[in-house]
Amino acid sequence: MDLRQGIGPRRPGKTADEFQQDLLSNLFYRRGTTVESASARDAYETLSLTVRDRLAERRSRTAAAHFATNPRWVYYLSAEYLLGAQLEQNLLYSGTGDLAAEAVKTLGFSLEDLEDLDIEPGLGNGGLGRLAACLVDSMATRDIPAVGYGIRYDFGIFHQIITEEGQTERPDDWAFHGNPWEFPAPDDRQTVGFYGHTEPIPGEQTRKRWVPGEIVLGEPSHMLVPGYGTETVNIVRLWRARGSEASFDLSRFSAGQYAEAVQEAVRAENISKVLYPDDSTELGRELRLKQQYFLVSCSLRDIIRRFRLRNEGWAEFADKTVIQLNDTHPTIAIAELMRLLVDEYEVEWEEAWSITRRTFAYTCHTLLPEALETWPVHMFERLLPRHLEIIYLINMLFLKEVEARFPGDHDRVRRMSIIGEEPERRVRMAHLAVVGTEAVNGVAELHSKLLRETVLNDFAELWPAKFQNVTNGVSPRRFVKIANPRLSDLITEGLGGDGWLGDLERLAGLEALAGDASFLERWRAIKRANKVDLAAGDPDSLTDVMIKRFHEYKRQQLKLLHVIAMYHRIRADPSADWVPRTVLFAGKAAPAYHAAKEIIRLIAKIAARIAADPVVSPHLKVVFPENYNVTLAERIIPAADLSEQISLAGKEASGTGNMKLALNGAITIGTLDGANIEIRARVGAENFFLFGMDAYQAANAHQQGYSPWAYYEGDGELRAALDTLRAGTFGEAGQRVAGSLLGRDEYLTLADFRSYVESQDEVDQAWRDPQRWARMSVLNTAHSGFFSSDRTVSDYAARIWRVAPVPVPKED
Ligand code: GLS
Repeated sequence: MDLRQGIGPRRPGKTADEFQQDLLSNLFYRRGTTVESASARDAYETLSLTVRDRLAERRSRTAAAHFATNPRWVYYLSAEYLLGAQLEQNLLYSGTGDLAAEAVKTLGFSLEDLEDLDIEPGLGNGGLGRLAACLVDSMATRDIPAVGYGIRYDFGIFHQIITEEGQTERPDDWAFHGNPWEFPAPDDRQTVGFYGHTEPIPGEQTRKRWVPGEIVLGEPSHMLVPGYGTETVNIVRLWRARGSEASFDLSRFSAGQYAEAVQEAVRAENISKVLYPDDSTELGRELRLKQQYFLVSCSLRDIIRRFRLRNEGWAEFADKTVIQLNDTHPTIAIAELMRLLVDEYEVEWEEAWSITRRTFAYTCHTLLPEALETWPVHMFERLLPRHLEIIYLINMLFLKEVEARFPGDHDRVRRMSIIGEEPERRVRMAHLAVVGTEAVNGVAELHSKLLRETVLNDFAELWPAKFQNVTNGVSPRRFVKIANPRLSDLITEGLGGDGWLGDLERLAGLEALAGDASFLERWRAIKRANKVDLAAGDPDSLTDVMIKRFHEYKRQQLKLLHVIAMYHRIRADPSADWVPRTVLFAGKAAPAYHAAKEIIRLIAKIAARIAADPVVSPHLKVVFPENYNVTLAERIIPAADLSEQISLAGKEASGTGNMKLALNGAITIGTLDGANIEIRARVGAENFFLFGMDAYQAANAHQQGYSPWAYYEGDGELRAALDTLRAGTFGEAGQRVAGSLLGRDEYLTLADFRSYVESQDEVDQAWRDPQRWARMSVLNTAHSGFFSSDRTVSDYAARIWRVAPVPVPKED
């Protein structure tokens, strides 16, 4: 069957004239307006549709190629996607940037005007959600047949406002004006059950009937995910919850009970109402578990529907399907697939278990124990009674296996159980994720090693071969080409072509130019121009950036102690030759994470105080642009000189901002944590400012009687900084932060202070030699090619997914 029948002569054209005609046609017939009355929004929507049409044509060829091949598919299950703004990326990937820039002029607008209207869907919190977006980009770029599944939250990550009082949150109604990039697919709607009870089926041992107490509809829509330099266009399919027809109570409505009449529908729709704004910690709310099951149930049924379109029986399911679990959030999928196979499709337990285990793979993104999800058994029992029964059975069979391997080792059995007993009975999702999958990976070398040695040590002893590392990566298209067009042009010129955008290791060719004075001069001029664009501070100052979520383990407070130390030094000797710095913080704190919000408040106070100080302000400025998101990151990263990656070693699983910054020629000051280690190994120790203890020293410190007071007593500069905070110079926020640091100092901030400040002094030294700095900067870019998400995807494809690319033929 030719799936493209009917597209025929109406295919979008390639010439400027055709693009122009299509734009006008979309303006008239799809937007329903005219050139004379078109608003900027009309122009934006129309342009987006015109670009989308070109991708949709490629999508139809992709679907045809996939249909003809019946390949092994990758399904990426993720509760979060931080896709970023779509217009520029889709112009780049469809090669229509120049056509579009010309065509929109006839509507009276510039492309830049319209890009400002392109709101990013903030369907994620931070690194984990952005990683999902980079991976789907790279899967398409590497021609891997894939679908990303997620939730279409009505409200994404909150909009952050910064005042002198710190952070306040506003709802993010991202699709208020509609989303031109999205295709609704109501025919693929799914039905999801919650609550209720289970019933035995006469004559059946393992099969049960689940009678849910609540039914919710999942309505999908999808966004197109084009590959770069290839014809493939994959999709991200997002589910939105709706009440069923029965959820509207007409008789109550007629009786004037309007709120009661819709309460069931409202309850249903609440499931996809809002993204949970916590990162790395869990609030443990029932609604969140409901979201997770909603995502999983809709997606698995969709995956099965797609499988059954092309195949018969279950024998091939695990050969044709790999489902990657992005952290534990979608882990309930393991129990759900078992339930679907055993209860609904009547597959025998053993066969179902073999299929399930071969189908799933799990990526862990944390080392923080509090971030490993667990759910109270009583909540599970109420919400998902059948799944709990299935988990009990999985657990019983699994623990038998453990007992057989380690006879008499009861403590091990207790540690490994999927059900934790203390202090209350809870389902340990990470354990379920390890037991029910074929492969488990961490996201950087150190992280994967520490997972094996600590958090998942018992499992790694049982199944050593299951554990792998796949170091994260980032999309060079979004984070270099789109974010930093000046640098991209220079790189392309330097390397004699733009092949590096699809093969990032080619950046190594820049090494040959790192000794070329005129190249270095141009490199510096670009950094300066990017700083002028960002307009955060003096473009000739050292732009020192710390951009990431606020979390105590990331240690924004360490950076602040350094800022206060600089402040004291300058005040003590105002006429010395200080290296001028602009210290830029950006990032959000979870609304309920008070300690993190206190740090934001403190930054605001310090920034205001320094700005008002005529002695210090010529040398030091602290800025906090609000509402950090992908769009803002794309402006800050190209302007950064120094990249702060200062988490306590052993806490940051990988980091990906560190990669984006290094790629854009920022030099890292960092600990031996996450992917910093791999960055340093590649860019060279001499082009990286290292400080602080390593993960093993950090892990032992508290046991060995760590005392923050000893550091306070022993270091005059540190003491002065803390005393300033304690004295209330920077308000109550400062006092509280100091209190926490001198209390337990969980993340060993004081212990690493001296080493950090010494390293910062080296930063100043290096900055005083502009040639040297520029050379270090070029070498950072040159040796960051490994950190392309294309490489990450190739690693997953080869070692975990075992999928082959399916190239899509070009248009004939
Ligand atoms: C995270 C980690 O904290 C980051 O270190 C990591 O880079 C990212 C992607 O693997 O995943 N885990 C998490 O819960 N949020 C993250 O950003």
